Amino acid sequence: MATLTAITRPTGEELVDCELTHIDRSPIDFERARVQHDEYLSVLRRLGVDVVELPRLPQHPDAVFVEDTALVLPEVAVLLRPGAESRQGEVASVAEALAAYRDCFFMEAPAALDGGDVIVFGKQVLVGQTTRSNELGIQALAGLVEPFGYTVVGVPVRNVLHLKSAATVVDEETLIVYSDCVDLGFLGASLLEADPDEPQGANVVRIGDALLADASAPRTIAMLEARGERVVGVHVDEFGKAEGAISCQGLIFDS
Ligand code: CIR
Repeated sequence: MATLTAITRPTGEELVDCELTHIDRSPIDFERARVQHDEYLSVLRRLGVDVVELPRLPQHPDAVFVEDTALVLPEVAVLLRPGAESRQGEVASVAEALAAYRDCFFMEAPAALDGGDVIVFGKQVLVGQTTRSNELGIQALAGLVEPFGYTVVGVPVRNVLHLKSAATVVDEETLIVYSDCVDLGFLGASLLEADPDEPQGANVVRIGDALLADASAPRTIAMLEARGERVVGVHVDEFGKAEGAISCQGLIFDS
């Protein structure tokens, strides 16, 4: 059976200096963030995921959000160029780690694209058009992944940092969305709605037969459970103050 690997990175006091785009700065308890990150790693390990922890990068406040640095497909890894300058130095060490698993390609300036803007849904790669991901980034990604049979589509996103802040994959036919921020009707896929009062509920992570969901989204979790999902609630509210969610904390792929 294929093993899932998660590339992750610890955080520390640097998190309080994180980038913020759509929300105001509020005090971040980095010790509590560390506890929540460790809880997330424990959940992954309990579900059989092989967890790789990269060294902490104290000079990069947002380095815990490794999802933004790369796109890992079954065929290839694309090392991205994050749209925030403060984050571009996070990529090199992720590239070193990914080289053990995939052929790696690199996105070059002036293209910019954050992994949090990328949803892979079958052979469709949806890319959020946000403050972090520009048209050159979308074109560059298309050039790198279309040879492997993928189609890359830009998707307008409103009022949130990333596409994946507002939509993620539940299964091969289904996504969960927070429709105030993104319209995915054009996909013709089955779309579940996060509860209107729980935008954070739209960020889930599939690990085998389990679905990680934000523990602070009980109504969305109840909706997912009612449709037969085995949901594991994960606490990430300390990261929410940094505009992060569950998926941001790991690059998870078949290895
Ligand atoms: C940032 O602004 O880059 C970080 N404070 C949050 C990144 C969250 N990443 C993600 O949603 N994939």
